[in-house]
Amino acid sequence: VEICKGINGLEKVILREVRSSAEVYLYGGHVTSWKNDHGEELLFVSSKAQFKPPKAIRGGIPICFPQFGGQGNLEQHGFARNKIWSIESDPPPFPTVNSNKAFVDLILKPTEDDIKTWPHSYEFRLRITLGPGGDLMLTSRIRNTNTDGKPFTFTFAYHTYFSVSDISEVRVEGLETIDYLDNLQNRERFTEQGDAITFEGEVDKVYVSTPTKIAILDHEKKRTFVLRKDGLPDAVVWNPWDKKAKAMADFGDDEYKHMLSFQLLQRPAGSTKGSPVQLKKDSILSGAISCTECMS
Ligand code: TA6
Repeated sequence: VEICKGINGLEKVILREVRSSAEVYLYGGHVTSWKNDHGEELLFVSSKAQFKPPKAIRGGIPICFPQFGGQGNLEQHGFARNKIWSIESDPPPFPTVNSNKAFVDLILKPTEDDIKTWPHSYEFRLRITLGPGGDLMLTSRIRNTNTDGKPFTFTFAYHTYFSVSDISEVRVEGLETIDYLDNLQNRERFTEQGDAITFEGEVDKVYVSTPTKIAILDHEKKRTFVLRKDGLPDAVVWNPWDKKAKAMADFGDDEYKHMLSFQLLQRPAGSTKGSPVQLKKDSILSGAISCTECMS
């Protein structure tokens, strides 16, 4: 594990395991690189990503907390991806993740100022692990440390951007027959009919209560991303396509062809209004994903 200066002098941590590697910026607790043992980059980061607070880095794995989406007085997808996290050298043990692999523990806690915007105290622990086979695992634990004992509600998501060779040659398997809310049709609820999701235009769908294992197949590269998740019932599939791509200053006009954003959400399964999770004082909620690259 190596700590060094990244783009614009922002601090980042590099994890290496055999020949694979991962990088995470303390800004946002944001994974920006996951390379396989051939040195191929598996995550998408826009060539126009700004790496400049307060704008979130466009690509990689933004952490969305305490909200997903743009409702209320908080910025879109909450503030966790816009804050500087710290490295925690001796965190409470993560029961689910053995630590004989390359890993780093990050923590985010509110400052007095933060509490003015979101009146709760919390400890958000994020462990990024690179497995011996090059698997990338993110495990989050969010603890309510409100001294007044008040519970708080929140939603949380890993907003992952995968690098794909050509979005029109990508299939997502594992969401067949699952219900989804279509963000492009007033969040109306539909049931996925296809035997896989393919992409011919903009897609922005929130699948509710999804299976724990989902596959993203990149035909051209003969590569499959196998996503396994725990404690994250919902999943968003998003590709901005050309029009939206042009409208984003930190996104190249043609980059939509080479990315797929697949977000894993912590929300009560099947919630249509997206009612957030309630976290009681001192209790901890965890959500984990592991991403494996398989040659298909
Ligand atoms: O994928 C869900 C979504 O809310 C999309 O509608 C799009 O806005 C995307 O997230 C990116 O949001 P961001 O705030 O990172 O530009």
